[in-house]
Amino acid sequence: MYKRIFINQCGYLPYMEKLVTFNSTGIDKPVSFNVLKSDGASVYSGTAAKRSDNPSAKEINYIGDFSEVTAPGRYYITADGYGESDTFEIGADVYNDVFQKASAFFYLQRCGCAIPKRAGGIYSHGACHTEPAVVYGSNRKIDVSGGWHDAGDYGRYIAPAAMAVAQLMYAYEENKKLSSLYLSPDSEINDTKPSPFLDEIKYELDWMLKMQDSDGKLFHKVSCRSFCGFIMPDMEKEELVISPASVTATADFAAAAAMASRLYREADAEFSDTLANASKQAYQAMRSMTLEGGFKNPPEISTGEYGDACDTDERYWAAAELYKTFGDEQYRKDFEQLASEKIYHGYGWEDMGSYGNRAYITCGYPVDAGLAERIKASMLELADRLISNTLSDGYGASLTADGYIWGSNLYVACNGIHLYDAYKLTNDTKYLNAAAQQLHYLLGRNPMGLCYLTDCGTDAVKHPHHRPSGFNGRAMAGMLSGGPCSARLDELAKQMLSENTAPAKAIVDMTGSYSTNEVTVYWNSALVQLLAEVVQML
Ligand code: G3I
Ligand code: 9MR
Ligand code: ZN
Repeated sequence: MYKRIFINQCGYLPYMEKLVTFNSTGIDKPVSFNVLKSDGASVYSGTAAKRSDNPSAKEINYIGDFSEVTAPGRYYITADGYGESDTFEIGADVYNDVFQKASAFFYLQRCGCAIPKRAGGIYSHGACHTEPAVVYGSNRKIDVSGGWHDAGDYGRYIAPAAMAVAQLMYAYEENKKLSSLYLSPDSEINDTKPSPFLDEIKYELDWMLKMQDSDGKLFHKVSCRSFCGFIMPDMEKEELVISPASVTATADFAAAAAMASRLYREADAEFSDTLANASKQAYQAMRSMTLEGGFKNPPEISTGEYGDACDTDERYWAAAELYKTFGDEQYRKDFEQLASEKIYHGYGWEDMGSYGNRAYITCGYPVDAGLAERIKASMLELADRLISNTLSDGYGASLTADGYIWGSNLYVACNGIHLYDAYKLTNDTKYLNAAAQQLHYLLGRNPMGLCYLTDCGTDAVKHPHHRPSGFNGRAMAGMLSGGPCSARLDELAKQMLSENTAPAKAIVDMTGSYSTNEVTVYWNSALVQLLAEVVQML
């Protein structure tokens, strides 16, 4: 029997708001439900009376509230005619394992080094992609080894990398308690100072530094000319090609390196200086760069493009972040000029505005108080829109029916982060609750009833588009699936989804469906940041 009761399979902290969704299509009346201990003892009865006509899922939903259940333990929910929910736990540390698994993914995506058996298990491999890479259109070869494989493929791309490190740095800064629990899969790394979590971020930053050309610009990406088959990374032996520099890569790097320079200042002054110099150089290079229409793959290269026609939001983030770190007037002027034209938002690989907003409103150097207020007001306006989506959606998702695009789960996570921002600005728990609902959606309270994080919860996605997982026939743990994408952009999505499939159900849990079920480092980082931020407040 298919599921009709939906909860966060990874569970709840004791004092979190706890909502359960019923798929009441064809029934359409309030639902009496029971919360039971795993041994069958009933601990709570309630009625789900809040109705939602849900266009994203093409369902009628009823929503129940069992927040009163706070005692640690394992539970499930039943209702007449609805069967049983997945089991879930309530407890103070229910997300520790989620955080650990989702964070360990970065280590397992490491490129340019061997992943030893003791750390990688069946995903262990020899050092991969270590040959010098040729700069596109030249005979020049340089060493750009290192960093994380982007996703289910083995490309390494600067814009999403900058976003991933920024999010992990926020996770670290905002929740030292949780990030200090993190243990690398490689026990040898656990001795690194100040922490294995920071060491993992440094692994990516070290690679990003190598992607900076002597003129300060950042190469957009490095990959083979096309995607390889489902092989392990050390089996991909095609020539590596470095694609030309782009404004987005250069600006994103400048910003992420400035942020990192602050974060590593205390623990590693030398690394912090290196980052500071590289960041400033990139920024100066960026100021005189233009790239009409954004980066486009050269004709021979067909790997991930990460094209982005608008680079203003990347310049905006860079200016704010460099100002926050270095305090030079020029950065301030640049940011204030851009912000006077438009206040940008976005925590994605393409829309970076919110990173800029965060930097500016938390900056220790003098800022324009009026502008800071306008930015905050605009952040709240965005959060209010997201709250209204969350309240009307049967599953508490912040997306509307047209929002289920490639990587929809990223946008759910980022919306959660926007909501958290609003909570920090106002202290109003309605924002925090709505942010937490985005987490619950990703971990099981969604129309598919799937935990979108592999090997977590009771019923997680099993066949993500990820080469090491596909090669081994078993999904690596702790990877966030891209989630429903209603446009049917790969063969399996076309074949397996019917015309009537609802947007929020347009996912195919099969290895080949890259548009609905791939994984990436920057989808994981968004989940890690959301988790770290939301959990520390509750
Ligand atoms: O921006 C438009 C929006 O205005 C419109 O409403 C919406 C409707 O479809 O589309 C939006 O554009 C989407 C774009 O991402 C921006 O986010 C496209 O539809 C969508 O196809 C595109 O997907 C990207 C995909 O590559 C294809 O380019 C994903 O965001 C991006 O995460 C993904 O990245 C790939 C790498 O190329 C290779 N490595 C794996 C990685 C994940 O699949
Ligand atoms: O595996 C690739 C994945 O990482 C990308 O996101 C996706 C879209 O660019 O492409 C995948 O590669 C497919 C290619 O585009 C078409 N042939 C099949 C490949 C997957 O097996
Ligand atoms: Zn590699």
